[in-house]
Amino acid sequence: MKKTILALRPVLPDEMAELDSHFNVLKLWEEKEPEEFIKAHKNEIQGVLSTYNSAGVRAAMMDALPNLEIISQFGVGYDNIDIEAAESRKIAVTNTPDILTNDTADVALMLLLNIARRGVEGDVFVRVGRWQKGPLPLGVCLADKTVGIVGLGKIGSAIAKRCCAFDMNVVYYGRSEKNVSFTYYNDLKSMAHDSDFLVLACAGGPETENIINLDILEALGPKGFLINIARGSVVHEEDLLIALQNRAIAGAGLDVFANEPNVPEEMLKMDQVVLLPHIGSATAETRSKMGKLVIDNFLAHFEGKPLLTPVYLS
Ligand code: 8YV
Repeated sequence: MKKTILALRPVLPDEMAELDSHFNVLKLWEEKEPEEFIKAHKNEIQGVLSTYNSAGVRAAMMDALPNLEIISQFGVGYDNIDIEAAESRKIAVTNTPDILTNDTADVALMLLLNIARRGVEGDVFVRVGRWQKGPLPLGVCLADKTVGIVGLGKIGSAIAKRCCAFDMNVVYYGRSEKNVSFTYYNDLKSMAHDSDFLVLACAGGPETENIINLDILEALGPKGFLINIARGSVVHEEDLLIALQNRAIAGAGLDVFANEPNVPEEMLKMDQVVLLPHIGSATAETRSKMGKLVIDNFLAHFEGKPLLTPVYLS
């Protein structure tokens, strides 16, 4: 008999069809009364397919699903899943690392280039006919500038590699020093002070919540730019607004926000920001690979094989 999976959000159509072929899939986003629906099916559900843009899986949901065995997250970040609660209930958790590293690093560089060289602004400038009235204000050169990366994990390292190709000087801050040639800072404020671009590539969750506050942004300074492809929770969004309004920093390139898909109203009116709708992993190829890995983790689990990409408490 097919196992029952509760999918909180859909994956791409091909992977959705594959998932349907292996499992009895309950599609929560199609339900008008999701809580009632979960209650009605609580005993059947053995797996949950979770995504970052869903409510995630907290202890209360785990308790509501007495036969839940595995949560397979469509994404590398899993700050919307209570890992401790899952471990204590012996519920397995998996994610989709590695396959989205390059795409996410590309988005960081897209933001960096656009904010420094006024790419998005230049496009609008041409379209609305302002070119005929004079040139676009000058941008900022990337070569020889210092980029401070917060979190030199896989995505942070892929960003560093790309920044090196642009002849930038790479430094980093994180929990521990790594065996790399880039300069390590164990103090975030000092690194922000020495950086022209502060790029956030760390994991979300309580450990990094609001680590970018007004103090750090003021250290980055009026010529500095903030780039965030990590999680909105890493930045104190009110402080960022103040820093942008007061020109305490030069600008920001943001792919993630505190309350997605909502972006602070004031930011929408600013021309010193580039705003993207959380597209780090959003390519057809990568989203398809992510969907396949989600399915393969479910299959491995239910066939009693080792999980491909398990997540454990660090
Ligand atoms: C989302 C992400 O998973 O991988 C992550 O951690 O934030 C993204 O790739 C994606 O937007 C689907 O929810």
